[in-house]
Amino acid sequence: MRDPGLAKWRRRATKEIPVSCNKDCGGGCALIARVEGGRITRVFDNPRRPRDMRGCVRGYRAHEAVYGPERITEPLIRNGPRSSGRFRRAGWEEALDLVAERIERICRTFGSHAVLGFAGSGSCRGAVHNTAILTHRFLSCLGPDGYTGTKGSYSSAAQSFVLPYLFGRPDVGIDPLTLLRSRLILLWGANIVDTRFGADLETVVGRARSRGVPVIAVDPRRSRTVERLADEWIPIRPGADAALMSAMLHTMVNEDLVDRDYLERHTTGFEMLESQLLGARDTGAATPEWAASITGVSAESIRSLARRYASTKPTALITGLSIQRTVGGEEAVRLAVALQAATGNIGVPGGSPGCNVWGRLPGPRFGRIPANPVGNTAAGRSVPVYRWPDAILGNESPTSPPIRAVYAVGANYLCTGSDITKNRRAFDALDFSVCHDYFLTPTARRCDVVLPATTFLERDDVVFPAGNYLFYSARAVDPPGAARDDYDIFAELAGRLGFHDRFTEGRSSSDWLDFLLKDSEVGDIEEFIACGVYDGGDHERIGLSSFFADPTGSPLPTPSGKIELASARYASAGGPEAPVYRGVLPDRAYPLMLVSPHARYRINSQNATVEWAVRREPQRLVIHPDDAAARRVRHGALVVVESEIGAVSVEAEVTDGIMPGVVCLPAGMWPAAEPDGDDARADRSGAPNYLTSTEPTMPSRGARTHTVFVDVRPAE
Ligand SMILES: Nc1nc2c(c(=O)[nH]1)N[C@H]1C(S)=C(S)[C@@H](COP(=O)(O)OP(=O)(O)OC[C@H]3O[C@@H](n4cnc5c(=O)[nH]c(N)nc54)[C@H](O)[C@@H]3O)O[C@H]1N2
Ligand SMILES: Nc1nc2c(c(=O)[nH]1)N[C@H]1C(S)=C(S)[C@@H](COP(=O)(O)OP(=O)(O)OC[C@H]3O[C@@H](n4cnc5c(=O)[nH]c(N)nc54)[C@H](O)[C@@H]3O)O[C@H]1N2
Ligand SMILES: [Mo]
Repeated sequence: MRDPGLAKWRRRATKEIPVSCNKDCGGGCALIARVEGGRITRVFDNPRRPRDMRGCVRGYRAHEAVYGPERITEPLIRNGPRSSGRFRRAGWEEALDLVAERIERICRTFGSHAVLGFAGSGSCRGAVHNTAILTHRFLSCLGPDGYTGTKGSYSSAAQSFVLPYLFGRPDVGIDPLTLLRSRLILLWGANIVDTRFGADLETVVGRARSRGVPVIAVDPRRSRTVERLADEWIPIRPGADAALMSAMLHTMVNEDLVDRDYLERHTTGFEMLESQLLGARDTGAATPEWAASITGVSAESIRSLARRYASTKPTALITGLSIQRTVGGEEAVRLAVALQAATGNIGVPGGSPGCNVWGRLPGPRFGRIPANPVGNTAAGRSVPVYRWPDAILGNESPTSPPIRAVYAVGANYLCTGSDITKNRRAFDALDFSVCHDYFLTPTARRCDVVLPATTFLERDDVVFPAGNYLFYSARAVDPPGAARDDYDIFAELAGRLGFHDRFTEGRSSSDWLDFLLKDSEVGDIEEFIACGVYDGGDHERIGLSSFFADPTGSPLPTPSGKIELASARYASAGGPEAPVYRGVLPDRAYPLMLVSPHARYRINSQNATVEWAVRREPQRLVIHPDDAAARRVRHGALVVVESEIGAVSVEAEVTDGIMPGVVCLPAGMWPAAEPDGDDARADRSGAPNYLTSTEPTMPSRGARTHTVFVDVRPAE
């Protein structure tokens, strides 16, 4: 793979270093950091990246956050009440001694299950500097019983719960390039222009569209995806997707548009679903008229969509994760798969499995630092992540041992977790809390000790993007002040707690990276490190290919060996045997539905205070002119948004870019911090999680941040 341009580029590149964002923002991009005088002056696309992959402004501006004036560069120890945000600077020795002493005492008194670990999505694409893996690795050494971890993710708990029942296997994705064979693309609750789901998906869908492939977007908002990629926008009420999908299937059954041969060969359970759709079971018939009243999409539009969808092949139905962060979101995932199965679109080039495909195909063979150290058999416990404050407050499972401490790395759950007021109460009930972060986030602010961590630009790693590539991300600059790698912080603490050798297995973080590189399929390691890109070869892969090549010879690991559109096992786990709409509609007290989608310029809660991002995306309540007029809400005026859980004040943006009956506050906004106390009434941040509840969708116990009922009024 050597080319004559490379040597020249490398010479010029003495200060141009391959890096890759190790963030949870849907990309995983091949970038270059230009370093001048020991500082990064620019971040731009790696010229060796795959043709369709593009970085985004969040990566191109990553160094600005790194050099932000508010970056924490020394350990901090709290010296005021929990809510005060008052800290003093400390040296590493003092801070680490304090953390070790407090953790040790809590484990001795209450058992190591009393420590709850938050390993959020801070850095989640790295082989070594992976906040979730490192935190688990460290905390699982705390005692023979391990610690209390979290299970399910904020992102995709409902989908992750149902996929094993449907497919039995995780590798159900598709490579975006296969979409060039599609004849119709449906982006369903998938705002891929902002949330990406891989650095090339937007580009490839754009290419397909420029070749004349129609793109339809189903979303309550006229998102950037609707504006930039779609030929048609179908506005839908949040959480109503399962109703629209059911009615499309109802139309397809009635009009004989279902691919019976395909269903017979590859699936089970369609008959049960069909009889349910037709009203033979106790749920009533899923007619377009029924669905119209739930979804806000007219019966005629539903019929027309169903006909177009079923008569165009191949069709890619690409769902976002939004549709499953709703009450009954599990069923939306199952019905999206049922739609693609009923049209014979799973397993064919240009089709898709229906569920969200982000990262659902394996990348090149490359290991990660093991989450469990050799010989570690700690059992550990876990609580559903969506319910962590309830677990601390003793409401999740009354028989669980008490939680007395939180250890948070790469997690800002006092902002990103639902029900901020409850979260604060939970934190205040703890004996001890510690985090590693870059900024004094709402979570850090309430911790007893805050330890300054390094960013991806300050450490070496291999980053896994969504496709069949690996990216090398080199240390471009030295960490500022006393900031340290999470790995080194844990290793130091492990030393104080008596398990240094178990945690490190005798390796530094760079030893681990060397070890993983040598053990991988990457042949020319030097070349990989120099250019930053390793190409795994095949970029037109379709998941479950062995099954589709030979459904009987290579069955799926489900009880029937096929895709199970209805599942008795899922029923025994507490869900309906065949998928059915079980969303909820607003009542008179809170007649509007709130969505809190992911912001374009933030990565979850990251960048929320970084100036360039704030300027581009000020937090506002997006509301339709009809809803605004009915409430005397004026564009630009301050409003109060209220739910059963809480209230928040924020400026209104009146626009027809959202459907009537739905309002929007983008996710990730930090709640404001009041000196010496958090008064939610005085909070004008517009942080949506003041309004969301920790009551999960069942049976997955996943997030339901897109099923929230509110009302809006002008602020007094
Ligand atoms: N820029 C950016 N990209 C990101 C992230 C980020 O914070 N910023 N976060 C990353 C992470 S961690 C994740 S999990 C993913 C999240 O990916 P998603 O969960 O798919 O993202 P959302 O922004 O919540 O929703 C996507 C779109 O669905 C719409 N929507 C909301 N509710 C519904 C509904 O009930 N039905 C339908 N049909 N549409 C609905 C929203 O208006 C939005 O336009 O994104 C990743 N990418
Ligand atoms: N209302 C509402 N709430 C939501 C969502 C929604 O759609 N609506 N989406 C949910 C989803 S899908 C997700 S994934 C969660 C995400 O929530 P979180 O897991 O909290 O994710 P982030 O905000 O990306 O990162 C958390 C912190 O990690 C820090 N960090 C980043 N990299 C590193 C590192 O390498 N080391 C250390 N020590 N720290 C690091 C960042 O500075 C940041 O403060 O939010 C959820 N919350
Ligand atoms: Mo997520």
